[in-house]
Amino acid sequence: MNPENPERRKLLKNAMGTSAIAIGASAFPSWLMPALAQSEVEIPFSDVPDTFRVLPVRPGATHFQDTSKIDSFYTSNDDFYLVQHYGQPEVDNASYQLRVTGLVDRPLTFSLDQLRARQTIAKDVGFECGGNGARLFHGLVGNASWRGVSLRDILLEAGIQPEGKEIVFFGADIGEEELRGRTVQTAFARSLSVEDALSEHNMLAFEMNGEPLPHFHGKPVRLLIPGWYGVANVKWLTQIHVQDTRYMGRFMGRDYVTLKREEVGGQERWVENSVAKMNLKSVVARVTKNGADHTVTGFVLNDGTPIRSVEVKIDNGPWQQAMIDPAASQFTWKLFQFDWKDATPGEHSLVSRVTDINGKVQLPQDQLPERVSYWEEFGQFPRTITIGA
Ligand SMILES: Nc1nc2c(c(=O)[nH]1)N[C@H]1C(S)=C(S)[C@@H](COP(=O)(O)O)O[C@H]1N2
Ligand SMILES: [Mo]
Repeated sequence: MNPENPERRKLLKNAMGTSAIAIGASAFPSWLMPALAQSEVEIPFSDVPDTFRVLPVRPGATHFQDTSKIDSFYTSNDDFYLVQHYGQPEVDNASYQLRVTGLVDRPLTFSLDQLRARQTIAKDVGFECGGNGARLFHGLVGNASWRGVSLRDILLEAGIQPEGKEIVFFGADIGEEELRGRTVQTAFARSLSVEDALSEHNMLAFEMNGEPLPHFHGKPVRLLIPGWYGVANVKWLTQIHVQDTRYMGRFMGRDYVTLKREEVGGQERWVENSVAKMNLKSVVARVTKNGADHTVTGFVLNDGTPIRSVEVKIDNGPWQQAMIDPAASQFTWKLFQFDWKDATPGEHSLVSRVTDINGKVQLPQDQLPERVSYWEEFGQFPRTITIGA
């Protein structure tokens, strides 16, 4: 583990088993390390089909985590979800090269050792796949500590020429695509505007949770764009290319494109947008019971805008405040917990909603614009559970 703030984490860890610990002026309860207490048991949701299985990682396969088992702020490298569209290429560390090409004053090439010799930056960042959703109980998600070098520094060193408008990031993975009746070989790639690419938060990451970036997560170097959906975080990164036109590959222009009905300057239209920054979202992930007490745990994701509140509603009751894990920082997921008082035996519905400091509220699914594609599922996510007598 290589957390952003090891001292604070240690402090919280030491607090396990005690009911509260003072950090600064406020006191936090022990749920901040959400591992189950000794007498605490998980209550299964009744909305999970018997056929639902969470499998361990298999080479080449998509992996999602069992969100009802989330028990720490950092997702382990083995449990962090996996999505890849053109397989998982093995890139050799010794011969690895990252090239910066196109409309730059100084084209650059870096070996892995040269990247590692640079000044590093570290950041805790969580993200989800743009295709995450209810069918996987939002398991295409993870939160980790990352270390690498600043993308901005490298772009400034190369010197983006004034005509440069768009920056394309290519992976080493190549897939065959049927395009206009022809089979062509294309690399996985995503692009950013120059302005988005120059954000100080962006990283070329070569460490994940204190370990060298694992093969399936993009060894040896991946892009990390905090606040964006996972698709922006190009794995097995080998080339950064500056150009004066928009990049129109499959993962910008055809896949990871949301189609929804929206008002455009007073006119209702079907709008297509490339999946980009994460939407404001919260998910109820598990319910536990400890004696007569019930606890609801979940997580929040968004683009890094500060959060004002997370609330939980039981059945047709009022919205009630949940507590947010203070280990959260700007671009991490935010774990939350709610003490469910007086849970009565029988079936209940549970739902959460998050509000950011601009007053933006996570809406129920049916109050969001009509959406045809399954990308960007961020409406409220009601769950059902049966409390025993
Ligand atoms: N080179 C490459 N990078 C990629 C992908 C890919 O297929 N190839 N998939 C993207 C998508 S869609 C997601 S959601 C994230 C997943 O990152 P992870 O597998 O490390 O969780 O990687 C992104 N980066
Ligand atoms: Mo994705």
